[in-house]
Amino acid sequence: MLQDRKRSVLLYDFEPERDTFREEVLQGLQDSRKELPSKYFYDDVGSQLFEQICALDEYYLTRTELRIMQEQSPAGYVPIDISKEQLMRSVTSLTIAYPALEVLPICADYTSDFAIPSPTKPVSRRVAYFPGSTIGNFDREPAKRFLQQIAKVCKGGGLLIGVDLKKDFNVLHRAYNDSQEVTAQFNRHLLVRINQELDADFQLDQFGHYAFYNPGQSRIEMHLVSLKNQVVRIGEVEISFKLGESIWTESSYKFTLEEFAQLAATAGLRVERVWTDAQQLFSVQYLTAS
Ligand code: AVI
Repeated sequence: MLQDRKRSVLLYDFEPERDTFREEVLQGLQDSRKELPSKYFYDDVGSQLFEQICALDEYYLTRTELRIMQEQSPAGYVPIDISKEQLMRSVTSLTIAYPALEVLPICADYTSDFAIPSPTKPVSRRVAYFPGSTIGNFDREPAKRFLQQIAKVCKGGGLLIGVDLKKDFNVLHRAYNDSQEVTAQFNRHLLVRINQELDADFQLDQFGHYAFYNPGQSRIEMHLVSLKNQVVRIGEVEISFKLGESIWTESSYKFTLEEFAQLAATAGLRVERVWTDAQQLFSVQYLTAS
């Protein structure tokens, strides 16, 4: 457990090990459909790139969610993040902005099993906040399992969750293909990380950022496409790529309000309230365990 010097905040540290990273990367790249888990975008640099994405004009999600939240002024926030540096940065600004708020940061892959610490003050209800439409980064079954896990943790309380909505395909396309190419840099950062941490030799300029909306599956798919026939070494392992072969790096599902209510119901959660912006780009929803 680490102690933040500015204020006594305890960090509950369940950060994934490097061996797990290597195993998941090799497994993903040796599959017939190459894929990498999107959670590995978020080391320190990746999290900062994501922060830059959040500030982009084209990436409407973050500012729309914040506007909805400011209008509705929520009571609290539970920070759980896979990037320790990012987590501690946000804890520092949170404790400055809300000195009376008790902050219990947990560094973990939020899909893994970890214990939620109890605050010192007695609580009548436990409310988790899962912002940013990160639920959209899960396929349907893992999304259901994750929501079931939250339903257990928040029994008697609830879940406040940001959910991105279906909209004009062009708006979606721009949000994941920004003109400054920050998203492309974020996507390639996965390869930078593998190079640095797993002794690999990916040539970054030989993989193209490719993100598009797949309406049949209601999701943005983000890929890194090999720009030539090539062999990449990861430690002792060689992985071949054909020209045009892709590594699927992320899915970002978009929902109608009805579709999300149905998904929540499969996890035993009922949507109690929904707040959206005037253009219905994004929603913040309050769910309780039914
Ligand atoms: C974190 N997550 C909700 C973002 C999204 O929109 O799916 C990650 C992201 N990928 C590309 N841009 C942002």
